[in-house]
Amino acid sequence: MVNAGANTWQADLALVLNSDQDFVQKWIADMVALCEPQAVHICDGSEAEDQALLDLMVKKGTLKQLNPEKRPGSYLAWSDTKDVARVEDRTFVCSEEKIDAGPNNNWMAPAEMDAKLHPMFKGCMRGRTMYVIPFSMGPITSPLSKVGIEISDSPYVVVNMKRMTRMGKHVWPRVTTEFVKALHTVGMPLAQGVQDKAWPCNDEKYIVHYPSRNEVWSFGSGYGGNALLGKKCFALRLASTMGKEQGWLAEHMLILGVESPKGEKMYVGAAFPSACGKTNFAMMVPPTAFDGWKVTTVGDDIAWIKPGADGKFYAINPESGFFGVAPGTSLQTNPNAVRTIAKNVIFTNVALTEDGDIWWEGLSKTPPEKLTDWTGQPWTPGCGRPAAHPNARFTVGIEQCPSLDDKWDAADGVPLSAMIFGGRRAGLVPLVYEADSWTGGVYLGATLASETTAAAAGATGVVRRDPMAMLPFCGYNMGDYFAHWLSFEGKTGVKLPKVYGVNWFRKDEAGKFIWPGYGDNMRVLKWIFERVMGRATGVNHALGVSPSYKDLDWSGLESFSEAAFESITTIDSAAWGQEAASHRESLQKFGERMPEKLLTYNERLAARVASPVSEDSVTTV
Ligand code: SAT
Ligand code: MN
Repeated sequence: MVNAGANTWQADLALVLNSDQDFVQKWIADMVALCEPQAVHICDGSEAEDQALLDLMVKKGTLKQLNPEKRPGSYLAWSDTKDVARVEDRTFVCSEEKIDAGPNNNWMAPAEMDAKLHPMFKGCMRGRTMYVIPFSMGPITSPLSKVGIEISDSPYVVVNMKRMTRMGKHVWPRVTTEFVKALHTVGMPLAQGVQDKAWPCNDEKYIVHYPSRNEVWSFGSGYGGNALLGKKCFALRLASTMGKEQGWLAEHMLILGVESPKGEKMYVGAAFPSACGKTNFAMMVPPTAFDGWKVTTVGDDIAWIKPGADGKFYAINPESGFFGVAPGTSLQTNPNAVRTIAKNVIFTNVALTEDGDIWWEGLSKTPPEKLTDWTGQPWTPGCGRPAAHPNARFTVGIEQCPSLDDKWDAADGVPLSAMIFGGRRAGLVPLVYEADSWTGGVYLGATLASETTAAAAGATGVVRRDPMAMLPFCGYNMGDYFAHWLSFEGKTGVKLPKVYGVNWFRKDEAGKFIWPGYGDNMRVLKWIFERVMGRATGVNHALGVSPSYKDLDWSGLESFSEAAFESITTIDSAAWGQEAASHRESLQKFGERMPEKLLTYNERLAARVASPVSEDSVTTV
């Protein structure tokens, strides 16, 4: 191997590693021998390194620098048109036993997968630079945090990891033998003299997890969760497995803080499937009529949660940036996000304006007259194609967020008082309801369903069960996962958060959303806050407790009629009878590991919806 970089990377590493960290050198050396890069770059996480990589990608055509007057420090990437979302059908969990991966994961025996991947990775980085990226998931000094090293041949991955994780040389001292080994390649070695593509990637893709070895091997994609391995691969799939063994939870949840005008503060975790508005909810601006209420942001996608010494559920955001869905983001839907992305952003697959700024569907009511779309083609309004890909994203550091919570980086995390599960459901599921118990809450999460979005490759708008919004992200058998959740009930000293179901997405017969959503979700959040405080009333029904019309604060939205409210909160017993049967069917799909307790709860629910009796009239605090 002719390799100037390879002669020095050992020296670079020797400067930052301790004598008892030889295992790091060894792993990197093994990966160098396997992938045969032309050079090796040990990332230090500095601004200078970041800028050099951005400049390099501008030169290569991977990035366009945006107009520095409109969008300082910001860049635009257009991916290969076939590399635009997570590839769930190419994603594997290679536990030793198939049953441990469960029916919710694609599985292959580790040895068989090794035999498949090794020839693919052999020489996969020829002609390219291998970047070695040390990163921490979680506040660097937190006992809840974990470190990893991603090896990637994509400079786009490096600059994204810099924004999404605590990345850089300060991580080295924290690397122990437990570190997560995350190997990524775009899978397109570059022969000498051949012109590189702006977005190299292989048509064949593999996203592979080895939970027992703390390893991820990702081949063929440069996009999002396929390539930024700290995110879904580590912080959810591997971490969920670690959590099961170590008594904590890795969840697909945003974390927000709510503060009342009296200065009372609480934290809430909320799980929604990808592209269902977690970022909007996490940065919500309460309606102006809610004077003195404040919502603050700890995270928008992932929460690691562990009962603390006082029994409360403490959560950290393992990430330090947002990889947010761009389309639909505007001053109306998410003003804090718009302010967050004013500068220092990497945009992917959005449209380019004539004056060197960005645009996407929904950013403004009237689209610009002329754009270049995400595929690089000229675009005009009404041309029949979207200007931005529906899964177009912005990557930006969390510290630019105006609603950032002052404890977002706290080593101990923040205590969760409530957990919310929500999905996109055009019908059936009420605006909000409170589960009657922890088991009821686990059941609510376990039977969550949502219409599919563009965040994953495949058809959109199809209702699929997505338990706890974790179906694509739970790194082990979903039945065991439910059992793990249930195991927290009755543990001495544990103070369980209250659990809520929400649905912002009910539609009328004309297909229009009934609930205004966005900032108006504060009305629901306030009710939840007051329920936790023991101050809000509600009505008992077959699913739990919901507010009646008078239980919500309508200040500033008096035009939302009681009839409209009824239309998104009434429980249709017949339809819920069918829904309960469909819950049962979906729970049974998780097979022999499915906890009996949830099936029993299902029977009870079916009976309750069949005979709602007089419960409806009871108001409880
Ligand atoms: O591509 S990601 O997995 O990072 C985004 C998502 O699906 O939420
Ligand atoms: Mn997500």
